[in-house]
Amino acid sequence: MGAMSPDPLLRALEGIVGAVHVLVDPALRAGFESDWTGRYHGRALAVVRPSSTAEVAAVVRACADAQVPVIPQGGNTGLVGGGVPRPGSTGVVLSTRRLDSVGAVDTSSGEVVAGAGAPLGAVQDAARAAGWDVGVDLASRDSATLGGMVATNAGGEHVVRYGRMRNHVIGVEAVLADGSTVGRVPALRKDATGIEWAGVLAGSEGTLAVITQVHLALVARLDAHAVALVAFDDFASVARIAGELRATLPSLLALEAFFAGGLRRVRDHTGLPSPFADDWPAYLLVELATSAEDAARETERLASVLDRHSGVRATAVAEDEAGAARLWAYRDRHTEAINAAGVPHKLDVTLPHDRLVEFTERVPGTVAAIEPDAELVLFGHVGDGNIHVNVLGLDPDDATVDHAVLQLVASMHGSISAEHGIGIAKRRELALTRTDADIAAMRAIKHALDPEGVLNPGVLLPDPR
Ligand code: FAD
Ligand code: LAC
Ligand code: ZN
Repeated sequence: MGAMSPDPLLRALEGIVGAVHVLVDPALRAGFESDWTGRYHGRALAVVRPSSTAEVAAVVRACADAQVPVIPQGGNTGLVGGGVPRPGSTGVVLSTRRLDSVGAVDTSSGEVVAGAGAPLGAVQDAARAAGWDVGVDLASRDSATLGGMVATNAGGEHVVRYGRMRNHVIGVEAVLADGSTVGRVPALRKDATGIEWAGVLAGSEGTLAVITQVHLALVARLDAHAVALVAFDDFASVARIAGELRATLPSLLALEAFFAGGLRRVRDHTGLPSPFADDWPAYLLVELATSAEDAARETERLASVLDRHSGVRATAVAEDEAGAARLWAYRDRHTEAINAAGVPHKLDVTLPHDRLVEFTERVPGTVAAIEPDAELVLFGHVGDGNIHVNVLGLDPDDATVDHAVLQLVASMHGSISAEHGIGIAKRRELALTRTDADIAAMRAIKHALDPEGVLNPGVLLPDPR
């Protein structure tokens, strides 16, 4: 869309949210214009911070009237460039961070309604204080928002137990590109009255609507947690034992893998001591969560699987909450440690479980064939077949390695994004793992809901051929 002169639009936006919430000063805009990795950045006409659904609707309507794109942004922890302005185009960043109310937890039904800009951590705190918990957890919990998590259908560290964000959404309220508000919040657990907005918007990455409220189903809070870090000779053993643990342990909450290179990066960045006396090639972090009565039986089961396994080289078991946090830090701090080493190329892929090991063996060759000096750091949610492929030492604007890795994934019947989404980073590769019919149908939905292309143009869908 061709933007008109910005001034009347800025005045209109100031009239809606107040001048103090229309950020035009470059220093104030800067944190909203660059993504978490530093790889994606652009310039916004303004950053607008509405505080209610009515204000979101009015902002979207004003931008649509002025033919200026709207870029929805929550916590700006996305890793595919979908929530920041793109180079060479103008748009208004609509920040949802002021939509951060967290309603009272309904303790009998285990539900909570929160603003789309509420950070996950705040919702977790509220849920836990009421005897419940959120079924999704991410290392970005202090900043990532519920709206962003629905828009990306976030995964995270508890998918192996509870599934992805979509599974936990009872209902959403959202503003469409014409400024109309759809959805119902609070919603009902069962409501078969046609298409569900939560389903339509999960994974839509800000291209179909701005989510304003989320009604979340909580899970029971489990007070008995056990965390173990296990070292192995190779990733094949990690993958094998991960499958066995899934089949054996009903209390399994997390199954996360990392490798020697990633651990070294984390230790260099954080100063943490080595978890074991020796270094090992591959690591598995296991967390169990259950009720106090079942805890002993479950930890015995874990111990007996580990004892039976010839590949186990060392095991560290957390003795208390602080010990658990120490073991988790080796895994959770991978993303920040990688960022600290340079601007990474981040790929986030899923493989069928039986191709996971083969992928980790082939991907180093794929990267080295293009850039022999690049550093490859793999880690991820092994219980979901999800590997995060991070490559350091590449030109941020050259996607040759990214493309080759995603082609390898496609050739192995995987997906080019497990949980981070497509954003602007992977839209040219979308056709590698979605069919022409899929993309045509997604394009038709986009056109029906946003015919003028107001919401997040350039994200998710490839340019028409
Ligand atoms: P943003 O980054 O602000 O936006 C992401 C996308 O959603 C953009 O396309 C944006 O336009 C859109 N969007 C945001 N809010 C709305 C809204 N209200 N309505 C419509 N569209 C909206 N992701 C995982 O899935 N699993 C992980 O384990 C995980 N771990 C992470 C760890 C770290 C340290 C970091 C930095 C990131 C991690 N992420 C992970 C990625 C990220 O946190 C998730 O994608 C999260 O869902 C993004 O939420 P956000 O509020 O920051 O969204
Ligand atoms: C994680 C992010 C990168 O799993 O998805 O830490
Ligand atoms: Zn992840």
